[in-house]
Amino acid sequence: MAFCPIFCCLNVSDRKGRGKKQPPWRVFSLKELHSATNNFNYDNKLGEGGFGSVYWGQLWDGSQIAVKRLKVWSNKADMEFAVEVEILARVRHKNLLSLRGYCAEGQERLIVYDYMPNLSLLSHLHGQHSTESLLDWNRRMNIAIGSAEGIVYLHVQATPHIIHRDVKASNVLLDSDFQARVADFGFAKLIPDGATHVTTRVKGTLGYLAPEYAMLGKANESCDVYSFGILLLELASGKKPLEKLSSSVKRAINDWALPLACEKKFSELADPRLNGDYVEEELKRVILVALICAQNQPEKRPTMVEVVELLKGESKEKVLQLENNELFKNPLAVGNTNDEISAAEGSSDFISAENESKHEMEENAEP
Ligand SMILES: Nc1ncnc2c1ncn2[C@@H]1O[C@H](COP(=O)(O)OP(=O)(O)OP(=O)(O)O)[C@@H](O)[C@H]1O
Ligand SMILES: *[C@@H]1O[C@H](CO)[C@@H](O)[C@H](O)[C@H]1NC(C)=O
Ligand SMILES: *[C@@H]1O[C@H](CO)[C@@H](O)[C@H](O)[C@H]1NC(C)=O
Ligand SMILES: CC(=O)N[C@H]1CO[C@H](CO)[C@@H](O)[C@@H]1O
Ligand SMILES: [Mg+2]
Repeated sequence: MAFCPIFCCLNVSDRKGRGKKQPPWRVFSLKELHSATNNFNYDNKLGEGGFGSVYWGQLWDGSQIAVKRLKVWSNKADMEFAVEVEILARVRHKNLLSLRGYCAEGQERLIVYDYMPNLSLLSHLHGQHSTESLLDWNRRMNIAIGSAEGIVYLHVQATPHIIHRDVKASNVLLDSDFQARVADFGFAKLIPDGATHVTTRVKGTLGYLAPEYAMLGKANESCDVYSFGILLLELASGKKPLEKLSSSVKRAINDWALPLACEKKFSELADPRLNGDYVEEELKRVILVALICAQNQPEKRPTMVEVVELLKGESKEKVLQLENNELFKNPLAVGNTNDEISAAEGSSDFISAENESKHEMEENAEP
């Protein structure tokens, strides 16, 4: 089989895997995945993202899986797929949704995960579970810290280091205990350059994109920090990253939250579904951390290690420094910029990424 040599090298260097009887991941046959998902039956479909459809399935041993079936593939990238997926599959952390394996047969490329019974953060904040209000403040705090720890692992502990590139509410899945599992890390890299895909992705995740990433398409750790800041604001407020104010005007969540935070109106930022039931100090901390993450200048954002420390609030001194950050000092400067993005010319649902980028560039250029 074509992937054999890669396997062998990786297994030799995988020291953690040594001594264990069962490898943490394996290669699946297409046949097995067909039977697990009832031939990729429409009824098994969990959803669809930028890379293809995701199906629920059950293996012969009864375990539940989610299978992502990639829709675009180029022959050229064949080997890269296997190498990349094998690297990602070796990543293990309590807050990461690891790969269980993959399948690469003919033109088919599939990735197999554990099924997460409580679905995504997105489904609880804005989707099918949103009316059930299952996310009390304690759960939200755990999800915030847990997902941050998952990203820290990717940024500093994984070898090689991994930049997620697509941190957002649909990529934070929840296990049976509502613990956060960050999914789809490092995945954007797998898609060949120039695929129509890239456009879809940029549009689809617009509200989370760091301005420098939207403009140049180059991601580093600071881009994940920005996206994580947006995610935190979403988690605390229950609002979407981009809120439609009218048919032509959309407002970014950080532009809405910053002036309120400067005026210390934290209770106005809390998700109404919490019914005032939250720890004030924690809410304030989450909002402040979120906003220093989701600021335009990448070099001013904290690292994810600092984010975890701040969210946990263990160092009173650092929390105080956070409160005194220059970002929260000058509400006037904030109000000056156009905090409402106009999409007036087009009637399309999304602001074009290029136009958005230009807009943000202008904002940056202002003193
Ligand atoms: N292991 C899983 N268990 C349960 N639901 C899952 C699992 N993996 C994905 N999903 C859900 O399936 C849907 C489609 O996921 P997919 O990752 O393809 O798209 P996405 O997260 O919306 O966007 P992106 O392609 O950028 O990741 C999402 O709602 C996601 O939360
Ligand atoms: C990421 O790149 C930006 C420039 O686009 C830079 O300012 C920032 O410091 C970089 N972040 C890290 C963690 O290297
Ligand atoms: C940017 O917006 C203008 C209108 O302001 C529109 O005509 C143009 O097509 C947009 N560009 C893209 C790439 O969508
Ligand atoms: C809302 C929801 O789907 N809750 C589920 C979370 O996961 C546990 C364990 O599978 C289920 O029992 C809950 O119903
Ligand atoms: Mg996803």
